[in-house]
Amino acid sequence: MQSLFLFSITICLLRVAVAQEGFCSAPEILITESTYGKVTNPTLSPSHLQDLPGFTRSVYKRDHALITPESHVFSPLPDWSNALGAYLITPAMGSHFAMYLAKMQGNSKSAPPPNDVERFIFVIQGEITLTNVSSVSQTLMVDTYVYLPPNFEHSITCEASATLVVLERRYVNLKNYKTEQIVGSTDEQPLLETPGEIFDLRKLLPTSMPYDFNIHIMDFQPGEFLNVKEVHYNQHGLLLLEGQGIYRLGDNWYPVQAGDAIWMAPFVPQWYAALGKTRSRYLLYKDVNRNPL
Ligand code: UGY
Ligand code: MN
Repeated sequence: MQSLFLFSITICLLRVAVAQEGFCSAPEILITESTYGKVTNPTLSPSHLQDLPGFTRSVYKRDHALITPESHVFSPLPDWSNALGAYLITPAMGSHFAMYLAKMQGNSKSAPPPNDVERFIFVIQGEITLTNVSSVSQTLMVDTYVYLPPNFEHSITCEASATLVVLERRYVNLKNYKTEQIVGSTDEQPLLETPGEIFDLRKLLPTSMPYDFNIHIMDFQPGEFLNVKEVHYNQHGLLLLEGQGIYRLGDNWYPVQAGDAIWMAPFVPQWYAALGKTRSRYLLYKDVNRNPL
């Protein structure tokens, strides 16, 4: 009996040591549970909910979808090497664009998008190298991005590991306008006027006619919310990069947090309020500059 007790203590201390050495990806919780411990220490706190068997906050409806991290399914990205992708929004939902997470591993390389498809890449974690047809290379770090016009030869490589959010759509030609490759970083973009609204807004692409979509970075302090209860013809793909709050989509009110992705069809009523103690920041795809007819 006594040796069993000593054995458990040793295991316990070993686990503390290992956790402190940083071998564990998540911190070890060394609370020993009493027989009915789940009653007095319920597992229904938000951080435990996503571990409940069969539970997900993900929702898929006709005019919107919320795709949360516990639902992500990664598989090899077609023609990329050493890269996995999780498609979060695709035309199968009704959108005219695709939004996916790409996880690049060591020595990974991208494949080009289909013909006439433009591509936007934003780095969420790690570092990538962008190389164009003239073999000019640039390093892209977290918070930097690139817009690649349709049929623009390029490759993305990664030596260690990186996570990207990628948006792609078939380019809508207009009066022979042409778009150009754009590389930028979020912080370099000026804060824009948002009459009647309180959030901070940056646009990552030019607002000129050649560009048929833009990517907005929107920041809300806790307690701030959209003033306009928006209903509009444009579509959205949203990735919540930081913070938490409530997203209203149609008649549904969803608690959301960093890592969540949202698809908004044209005309779905939409509204956001930031909660918690830290800033909310989201990245938002929006189609612009084209006649909806
Ligand atoms: O520009 C927009 O449509 C943006 N304010 N929408 C949103 O945040 N849901
Ligand atoms: Mn909107």
